[in-house]
Amino acid sequence: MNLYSRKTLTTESSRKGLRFFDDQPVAENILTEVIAGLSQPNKILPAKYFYDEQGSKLFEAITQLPEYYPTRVEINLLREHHETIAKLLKDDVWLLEYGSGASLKIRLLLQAIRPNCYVPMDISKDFLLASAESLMEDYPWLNVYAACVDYSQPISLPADMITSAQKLGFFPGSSIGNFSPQEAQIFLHGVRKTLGKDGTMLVGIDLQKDKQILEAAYNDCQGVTAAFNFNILQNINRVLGTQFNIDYFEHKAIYSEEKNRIEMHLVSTMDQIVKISDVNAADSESKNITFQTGESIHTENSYKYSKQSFTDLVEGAGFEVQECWSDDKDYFAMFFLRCC
Ligand code: AVJ
Repeated sequence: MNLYSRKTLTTESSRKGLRFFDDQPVAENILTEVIAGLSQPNKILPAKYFYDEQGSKLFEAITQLPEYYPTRVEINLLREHHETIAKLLKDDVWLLEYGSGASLKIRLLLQAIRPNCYVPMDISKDFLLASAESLMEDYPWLNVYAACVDYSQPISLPADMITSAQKLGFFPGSSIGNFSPQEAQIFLHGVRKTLGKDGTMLVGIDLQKDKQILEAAYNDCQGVTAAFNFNILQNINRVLGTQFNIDYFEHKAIYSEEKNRIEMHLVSTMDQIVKISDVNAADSESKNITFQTGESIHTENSYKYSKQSFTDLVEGAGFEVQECWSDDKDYFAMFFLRCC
């Protein structure tokens, strides 16, 4: 089901040359989705709600943590292989980034690829626009077409974004790990349609490894990951006016070797009731969510793959693996895929 109203409007940003497409999820749909997730026997919240402005900043802080290796390893791989990546592409390229955040990693590709247009896509509107503007200052030759979208839902990009240029999808950071393998296949099928004929895709994958290393990356000593996890409740408080008290929850992150995934949870430290309602919505949209001590909200999955299991997955979605680069410890891999 598509929870998001399709507003295919295009507006001009304050900065000249920045085109902007706004399809940000609206509060009523967020309310419906939050109530649905918290009404399940095992409570869940979609991981996309981490990323308001505060959450996007906290995520940037995570990427700097000593325990959080994925960003560092991926940046090294991009530094090492960007020339090769550029050679795999045609001259006229549109570069589409899924979940662009601060648009930092893209800087490692821009000079080599020199795309005709860069399309950063992100759910966090203010962060998206600020990042796009700062990018345009540093790369004055670059056309940017920012899109505020929830890429976990089918995206219908505006007509003026459909060009005959070759497209490179960029999905770094192992963000694809937030989907289950089945959801990832559905997502990749959709991406393949967007990328069209000659479409290519560069995806970052966190590889399966020792449980201690994985769990340390999500339980950092400084508590930044915990703050990031709590922020999902604070974001929901800000958007929906709910009163989740983060003092009554605990951060928990564990690796399931059976499911090949890190699970993040917020565990209730007491019996409590949180009322969720929307002043603008019908009464039926109001609900008391009860928590027992020890009961958790499952806030994120982060699936880890082997090179083989990820290859099998993309092949099932109509891509072929052209290149796979990884570091010497095999902590993280970058896959270059081609639509077939
Ligand atoms: C958004 C999937 C890249 O799972 O590593 C970092 C988010 N969550 N620490 C990840 C995250 C907690 C991250 N990705």
